[in-house]
Amino acid sequence: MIIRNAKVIICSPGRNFVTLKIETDQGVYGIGDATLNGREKAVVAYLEDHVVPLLIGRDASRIEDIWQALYRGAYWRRGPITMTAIAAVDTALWDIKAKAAGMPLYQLLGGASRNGVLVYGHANGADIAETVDQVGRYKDMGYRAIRAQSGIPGVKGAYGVGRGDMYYEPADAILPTETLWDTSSYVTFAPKLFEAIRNEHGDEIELLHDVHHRLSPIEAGRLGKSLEPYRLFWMEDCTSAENQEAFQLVRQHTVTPLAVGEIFNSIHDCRELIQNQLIDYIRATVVHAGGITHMRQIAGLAALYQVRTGCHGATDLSPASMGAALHFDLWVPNFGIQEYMRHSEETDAVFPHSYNFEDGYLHPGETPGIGVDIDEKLAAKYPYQPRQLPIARLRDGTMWNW
Ligand code: EZ4
Ligand code: CO
Repeated sequence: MIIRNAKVIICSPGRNFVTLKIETDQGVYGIGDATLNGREKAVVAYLEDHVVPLLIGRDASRIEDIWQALYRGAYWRRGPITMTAIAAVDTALWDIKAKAAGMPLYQLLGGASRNGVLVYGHANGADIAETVDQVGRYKDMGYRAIRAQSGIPGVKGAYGVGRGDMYYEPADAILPTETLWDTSSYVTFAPKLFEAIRNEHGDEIELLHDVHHRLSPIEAGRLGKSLEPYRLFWMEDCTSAENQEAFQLVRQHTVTPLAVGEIFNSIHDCRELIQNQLIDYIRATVVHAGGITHMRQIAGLAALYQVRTGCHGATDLSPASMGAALHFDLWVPNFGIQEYMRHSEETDAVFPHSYNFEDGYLHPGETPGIGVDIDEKLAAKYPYQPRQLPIARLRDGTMWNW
């Protein structure tokens, strides 16, 4: 099966998505997500200028060899742009292989390890009362695990609080929106939020929270400790993970489980945290960490240390990402949970898919391949819109981690 054509499709049905479509001489094609929020065009150029010319004429069935050719062959290894581009190729090739085999992708990976994929949704509100209500709304929709984020009194634009009803999207302007960050207000507020949620919704529901890289290690240790009474499923990105030794300090102070890795793109980004058992969930994901091929290696390493997967699944990861992730999740032995931020109706219409939500679980469906397609005619109606992620500053104007 020879690759005849590969094209990059950019569309913006509510938000920007970059999709790679690989076509073969036998009429089978595959798609892969290549979206890197706020930096989409860099991946488009990488694919169009440096990757597509290498693909034409290759045997589409040689997924591993093509992965190695793109990784080793570039000489310049790793990095979000490179690894997102490789992921798009890898996902599209797995889609092709599974379609050619007439199987849903999870069957090729080794079959289902579970009946469904536990997902968590995002409840957020302007204040504690609204967030408590939103958690109830997600419970009513059938979710068993819910991430809660709330506006903080006196802090403009706290992370994770949407303006719309359901579809929170942070990349909202051509130039970055400025938000405020105030650690003292936040660390006293967050335990009150979770106390209110547990009081209203009981002990059974799984609760998650994203700190979005904003605390120092000792502040993160303190927050984790103060959240212990509310039994979080995880506290995410509690401090930035560049200096990974820092997590030892967090671990010394709290038994709140830790999740890190949505911005990781390589097994080497994950290695120190996993091997030193400094985290409980690894959040690397198919689209930003080199595709199915590389995610299998990351999960294998994690399994040695009882670290489970918790793949990133925000709306900036297209339905093609979600489909691929769900096949991976249904198979992977050390699965933990999958993030699931619902896409808008426009996005869902551009990417027809077979995955479905029932009773708190997603299932990838039985369609051969990743079970997600792209309607190119409809996609063409939504041209690219330049958008960047916000930034955060402290009260005195110091640039901070968004
Ligand atoms: O802010 O994907 O856990 N989810 C997140 C996301 C990220 C966005 C950035 O593009 O932290 O919502
Ligand atoms: Co996050």
